[in-house]
Amino acid sequence: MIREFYSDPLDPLAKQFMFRRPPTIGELRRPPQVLMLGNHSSGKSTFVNHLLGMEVQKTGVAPTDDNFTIITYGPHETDRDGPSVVSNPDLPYEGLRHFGDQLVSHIRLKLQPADLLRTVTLIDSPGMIDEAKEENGRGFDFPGVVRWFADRADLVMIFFDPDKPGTTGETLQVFKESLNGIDHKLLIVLNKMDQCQNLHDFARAYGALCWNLGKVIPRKDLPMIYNTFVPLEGKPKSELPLEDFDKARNDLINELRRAPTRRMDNQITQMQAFAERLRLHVFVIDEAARRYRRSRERSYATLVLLFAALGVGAFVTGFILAIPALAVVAAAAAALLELVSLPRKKKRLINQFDEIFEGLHDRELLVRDRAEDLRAMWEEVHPRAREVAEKRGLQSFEKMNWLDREVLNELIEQDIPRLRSELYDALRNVSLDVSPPSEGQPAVEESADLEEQPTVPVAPNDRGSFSWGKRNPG
Ligand SMILES: Nc1nc2c(ncn2[C@@H]2O[C@H](COP(=O)(O)OP(=O)(O)O)[C@@H](O)[C@H]2O)c(=O)[nH]1
Ligand SMILES: [Mg+2]
Repeated sequence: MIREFYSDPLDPLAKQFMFRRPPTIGELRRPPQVLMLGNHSSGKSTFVNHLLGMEVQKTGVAPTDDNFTIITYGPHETDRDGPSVVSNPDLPYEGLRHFGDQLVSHIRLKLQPADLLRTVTLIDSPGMIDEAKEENGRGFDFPGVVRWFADRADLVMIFFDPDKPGTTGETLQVFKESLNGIDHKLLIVLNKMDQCQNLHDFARAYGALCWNLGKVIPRKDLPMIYNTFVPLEGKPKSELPLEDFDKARNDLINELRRAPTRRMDNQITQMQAFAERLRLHVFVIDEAARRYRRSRERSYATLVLLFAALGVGAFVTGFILAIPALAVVAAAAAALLELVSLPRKKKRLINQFDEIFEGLHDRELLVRDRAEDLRAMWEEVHPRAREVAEKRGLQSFEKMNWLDREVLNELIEQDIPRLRSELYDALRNVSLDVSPPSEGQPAVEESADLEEQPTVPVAPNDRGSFSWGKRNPG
């Protein structure tokens, strides 16, 4: 369904008005993804191994692993290196190539026959470094890469541990540059809680984390924090009662299992964002192009009328010889119009994009909440609209037809809300066996070299409850 909306009307309109390209089929078909971030040694890899019930990732106190490891389903255990991952058009990771060879050499793909991976792909990341001196030592744009993965993830788990509950250095940078605007996908985990020997340790770690988060998350209320740990043999026992931490771990795992459902929701949100921005871009350019065409027609009409009148006058008064001269002057006037006056008009219209935007949305801009959203969206779209209009020229945009306009409006105002409510209804009615997302999920097969696999039924969570908006750990 979502793919159909992209192929008509969104993609053709985006092409016609040179808007950014919609997500590729590969991106639309990508499996649900969960990104694990955090300081090094905060227990990301241990958590991944715990989830999968096998030792897939190396763990250890020293920074053992500085790779982005994509762990996905395959019938046999196999590893692939970065270059083969980013050059495979069947995998949704080609976009990573532009971060450069340094990054590519830090990408791994691991295929594992773990059941959980049939529905969710996990991405383990290199630990974030807090010491300032190491900040620039990676050789690639770390926050940029995190942003790339986070944008495409359905859930982002960020791990802290009692030793380093701080958000300084790279963590701070990542919060500011990579995770802004995606808090709806973000789960904050204070891990390794079994290291806290007593209540005092716990309070210190929790307090320090909140204090530091307050500096980087611009909201008034405290986000939910999952206080948990992974039970490991040979670790000293904490005096704290651990049941609450166990419960938080289960809640966290349930959230993760719900990633496929979140993906459907995220894809609807993504399409809505695309369609709304496209509409602003298209309507403003179309209106400017309409004004331009009208002004051009008027100028020509005036010119024709003027010279026709002069010609008739010359004919009637017997100055027939003046007629060729008049024709030359008319041609010169037309050239002047094309070369000077109309380009000026074009420039003026492009400078008036803000005004055109205001004019087109005058009613909506009176509603306060809506106005802020709309203006923010326009700020985002404006530079591109301007660039396109300047480079291609307003005259080259064909008039948008009435039907396209209707279809786009209908998509935003009716189809997308309907899709969303259908998703919620389906989730509410379904007990445990939810049918798979219609977009299909590519899993990777070793022998068939990354062919698509049939989708697997996905239970949104173990208990069949679907309130992913409300997180409720211990
Ligand atoms: N006590 C305790 N140790 C943990 C826990 N999780 C991980 N560790 C240990 O912390 C170290 C770093 O873990 P690792 O998973 O490699 O961290 P990563 O760098 O975030 O991937 C390892 O020695 C783990 O055994 C936990 O929940 N409790
Ligand atoms: Mg690790």
